[in-house]
Amino acid sequence: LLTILRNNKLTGRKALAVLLDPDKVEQDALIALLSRTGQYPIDFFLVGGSLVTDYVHRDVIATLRQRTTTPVVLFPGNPLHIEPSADAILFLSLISGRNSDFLIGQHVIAAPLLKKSGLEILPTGYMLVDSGTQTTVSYISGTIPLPYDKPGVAACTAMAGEMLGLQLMYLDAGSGARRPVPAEMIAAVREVVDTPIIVGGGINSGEKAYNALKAGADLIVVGNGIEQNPELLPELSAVIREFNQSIVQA
Ligand code: 1GP
Repeated sequence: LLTILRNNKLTGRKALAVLLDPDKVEQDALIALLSRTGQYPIDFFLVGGSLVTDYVHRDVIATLRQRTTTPVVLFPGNPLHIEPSADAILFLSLISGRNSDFLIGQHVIAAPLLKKSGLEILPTGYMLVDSGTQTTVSYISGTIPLPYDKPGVAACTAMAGEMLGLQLMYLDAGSGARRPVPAEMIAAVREVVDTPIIVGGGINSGEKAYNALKAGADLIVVGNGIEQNPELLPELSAVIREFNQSIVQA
């Protein structure tokens, strides 16, 4: 998957990931969503969240496996969320924070299990961005997000992450964020790193998706937006198509 993401970045191809929060997934809604992916393609499914209260990862992934060939990527909050039936895992180092547990501690616990899991490991610099309210992930990780209006700080953080060898950068305003990651910040990060950039949190309209992609995101992640309004999928699909058509024509 890393190769796909890198190629997309090189060619300018934009992609959509839908985040499924295992706690909130409703089987009927998921099946309805999957029935539309032929018409409105989804490039990746992310499965996870910072707090998961039941043993549901495997069931959600099983449903995906039955009905789609779209790659499934774990988006874990901690090593309890490792599920080998997925394809890959975002191995997140929370580089916007200063909590060593989320920079390296949890990774040490996870490493031997991941080694055996067969999952593709996607080393990711994870940057939380202040969205105006405290998000679950900020609370659980005990970290302060990057200031909303300091694109330069985000750029330096991403640069350092890339120098440390991280292969992807994920700018996240947090689940259900009131305001998404600002375009200026995405553009500032885009300017200084060569890694693919993932952007998520609070993308609940075609316009917000467009702004993130235009600013330099390679992959956008949408969770709550589609959950609350399934009609957002066709809208997002049209935005992505618009970007990708212009590449083909170029
Ligand atoms: C959160 O980036 C994801 O970690 C997606 O957020 O649910 O707000 O789309 P939303």
